[in-house]
Amino acid sequence: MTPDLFDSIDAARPDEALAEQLADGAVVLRGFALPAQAALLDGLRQVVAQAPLRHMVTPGGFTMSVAMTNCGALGWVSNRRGYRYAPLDPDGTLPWPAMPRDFERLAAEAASRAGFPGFVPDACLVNRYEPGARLALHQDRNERDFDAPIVSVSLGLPAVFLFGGQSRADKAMRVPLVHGDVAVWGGPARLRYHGVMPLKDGEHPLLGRCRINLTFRKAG
Ligand code: MD6
Ligand code: FE
Repeated sequence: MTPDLFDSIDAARPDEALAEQLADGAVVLRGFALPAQAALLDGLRQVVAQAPLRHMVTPGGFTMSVAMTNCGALGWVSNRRGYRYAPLDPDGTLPWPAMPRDFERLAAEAASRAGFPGFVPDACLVNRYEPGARLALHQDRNERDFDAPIVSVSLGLPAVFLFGGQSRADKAMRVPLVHGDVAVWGGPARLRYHGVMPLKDGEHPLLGRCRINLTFRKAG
């Protein structure tokens, strides 16, 4: 067997085994971000140095347990007046940090692998969960059009992702997500309710006592 042939078999098989279908339009690519982890952590450090993680307030007046920041042309923000995408960081009034090339590349590759070629994100929301932090069931519907998928990268401590239906009352599946997993959803799954269960305590060798989630969207 030639080394070339061996390589292509070796690379193709795990790739296929790793795609896990949650629903029509929603897939988890197990370990997809692992080859890029060093670049992602590097980019993350640069982003949070320019736009620190902060706990935003919901329109209902609650402070979120998840700390957030953004990179890219648009950033997701919440305050008493509502949720929206904004080009400036309201904490500093500077533009959000640029989206690192490696972030954009990984998001496009994952989308393509999941059946959504040509994904060009303009927003990356960074979520940091410390033990006990959670995200209530919600829909992602502040983006301008729902044709583009959302690509969600999990780093650090494992979490249980809740994946529900088209209505809030629909029973949610529990999907464990670990360091390096990438979830992609779009098409018929784009508006499904979802959330994250309270983070269990633990220590991740690279990230310590936290989980970081990067969600990439085409928001504008
Ligand atoms: C999280 N993710 O995993 C939160 N939204 O920390 C989301 O809210 C999300 O993972 C839309 C699509 C994928 C996601
Ligand atoms: Fe969401």
